Amino acid sequence: MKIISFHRSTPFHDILADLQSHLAEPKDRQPWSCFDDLSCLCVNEQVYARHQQHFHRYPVTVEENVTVSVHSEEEIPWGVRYVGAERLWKRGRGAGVKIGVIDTGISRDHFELREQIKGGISLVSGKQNGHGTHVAGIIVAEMNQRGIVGVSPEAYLYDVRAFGDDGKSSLATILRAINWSIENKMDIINMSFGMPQYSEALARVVEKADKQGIIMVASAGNNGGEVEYPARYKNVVGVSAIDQKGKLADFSSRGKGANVKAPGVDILSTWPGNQFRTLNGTSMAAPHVTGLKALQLSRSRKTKE
Ligand SMILES: [Ca+2]
Repeated sequence: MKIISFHRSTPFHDILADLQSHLAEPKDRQPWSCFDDLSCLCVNEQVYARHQQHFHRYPVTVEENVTVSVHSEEEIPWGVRYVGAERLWKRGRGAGVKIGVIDTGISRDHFELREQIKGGISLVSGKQNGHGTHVAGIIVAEMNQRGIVGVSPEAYLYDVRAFGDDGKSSLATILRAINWSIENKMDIINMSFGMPQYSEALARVVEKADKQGIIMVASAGNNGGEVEYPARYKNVVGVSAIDQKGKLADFSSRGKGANVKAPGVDILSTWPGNQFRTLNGTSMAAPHVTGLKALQLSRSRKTKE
C-alpha cells in the first residue's frame, strides 16, 4: 500500500473527481480509501503502479505503509535481575539443558513458553491450576520483545504434571513424577512443593536421581517454620524466599535444609491464557535457582566442547 498526501493548494474534492474520471475502470470502483480532511489517500500497490502518472500530476508526497509498534518493552522481572541473570546471559542462556517441572501443568500455548516446552507427562487429569505456568515462566519466559524474560530463557522445559487443580498430589504420584524425570534424563528437576513429614520412599527416589547426576531444586515451604520435604533432603537444593530488599519473607520456611535464598515476593510471571500475574511464595523462589543451575550447566558444557 502507498499513502499519498496531496498538496492542499488544490481542493481535495477536485483532485478526487479528476482521478475518478481517469481511473474509472469498473474493477477500480473503490481504488483507494480517503482521509478527506487530510487530503490523503491510501492506495493499494497495483492501483498505484498502474496509475502512478495520474497521482503525480499533482504535487504529492508518497509514503510506504510502514510498520508502527507500540512502546511496550520486554520486562526483566526484579527476581531475574536480582540473581544476576543478565550478566550470565552473555555466556549462554541455558540452551539444551533439560528441566523437569513437577507441578500443576504448564500452559503450553502461552506465547512466552510454547517454544521451550519440549515434552512431559500428565499424571493427573482435570482442570489445570496456573501455579505450574507461573513457575515455568520464571525459568524460561522467552526473550521476544514482549512480556517478561525468565532466568534461563533457552532451556528446555518438560511439563511433568502431578498436581490437580486444587494444588494437591500424593506421595505415589510424586514418586512416579521423579521416576519419569530420571528415565527421561532430565538435568534438573524443579519441585515447587513439599510436605512436612519425612518419607523413606521419597528419600530413596531422590537418592536415585542424585546418583544419576540430576540436580534437584525444591521450595523450602511457606509455613514460616521448618523446611519441608523434599527440600530438606541433603541432596536437594532447598530454597527460601526473599523480598526485593533481600530480607527473608515472613512466610518462608527456614533453618536446616534451606540452602539458598532467592526472590519469592512480588514475582511477576506467566499465567494461563497468555496472561501474567504477580505471586508470592517459595514456589517462586525455587525456579530462580533452577534457572541459574541451567545457566551454569549450559556454560560448563560449552567450555568442555
Ligand atoms: Ca518475553
